[in-house]
Amino acid sequence: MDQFFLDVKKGLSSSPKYLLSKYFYDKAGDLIFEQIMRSQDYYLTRCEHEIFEEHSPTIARFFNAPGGAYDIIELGAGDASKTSHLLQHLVDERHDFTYYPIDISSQVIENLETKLPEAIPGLKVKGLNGEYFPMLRKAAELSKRRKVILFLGSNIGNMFPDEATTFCRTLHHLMGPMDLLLMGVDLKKNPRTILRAYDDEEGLTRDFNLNLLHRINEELNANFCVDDFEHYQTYDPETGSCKSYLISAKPQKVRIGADREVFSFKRDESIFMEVSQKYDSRSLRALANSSGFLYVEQFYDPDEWFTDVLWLKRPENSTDEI
Ligand code: AVI
Repeated sequence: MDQFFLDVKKGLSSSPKYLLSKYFYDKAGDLIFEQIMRSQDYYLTRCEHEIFEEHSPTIARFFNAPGGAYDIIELGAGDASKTSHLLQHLVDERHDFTYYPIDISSQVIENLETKLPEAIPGLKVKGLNGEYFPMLRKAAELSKRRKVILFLGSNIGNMFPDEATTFCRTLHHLMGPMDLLLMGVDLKKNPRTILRAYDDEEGLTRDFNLNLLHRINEELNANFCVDDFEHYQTYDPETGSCKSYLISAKPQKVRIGADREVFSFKRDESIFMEVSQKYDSRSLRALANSSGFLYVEQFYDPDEWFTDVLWLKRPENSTDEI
């Protein structure tokens, strides 16, 4: 049976209910996310852009330090807008590298393979369409060169801290000695600034969440009355956990799938939709240590709202801590 259907069924049968935010990204969801990234309230994309504008020369020196050719593998490349500035700089500096963007969408990969070399002449691109870890293994088979892994845009934030540790451990395991990881992480800051980014003036985050109900209606033959759900955002400054929910405005029943399976909602019942975890230097250090990475350097935007951390794969038998 379709994995999407199984995941929706599991999430809505659980108590409390949840849906998986990886399903936000259908065609309409991609468009809303692009609007979010351009919006005033959603500072994350702007901050990471500023980091690459300011620090690309230094980042490039770290990439090139061991010398020789290498490969850049980007997990969840999207339209590569986050990476273009850095890639252009590396090409200008005549680094010998191939760029391997990994994305779950074949459309995204096709676009990158045709459009990026036109935008950045001289750039070698080899797209990999699929899930992160199988594609990372494939990239390791395709080339034996040193690797730099990019995981940008605070995508790590869409995992709870224990899931992030497991993710980074797996990444560490799949990397070779002296491979680097450059990871974009959103930082704890004034709670109102964070809340505003996810509870924005324009209602973009609301639409992004509600779009998943539209998607379930269309793809899984369901009858969600989308207007009867309200978006509710929380941020806990102690734990750095920023969470999205949809709240049922009234008691209601929704039918899903060919068998018209019924899911009941009480008035004010919540569906947990997404976590966008925020870190500080302590929790980031703990993440590096617990997953086996050595801290190399850290880059900030001028407000220090966002960071890109550069970590090195620590050999499996080393016990050094940061
Ligand atoms: C993709 N990810 C890092 C975004 C975030 O900030 O958690 C997704 C997002 N959700 C609502 N707005 C943006």
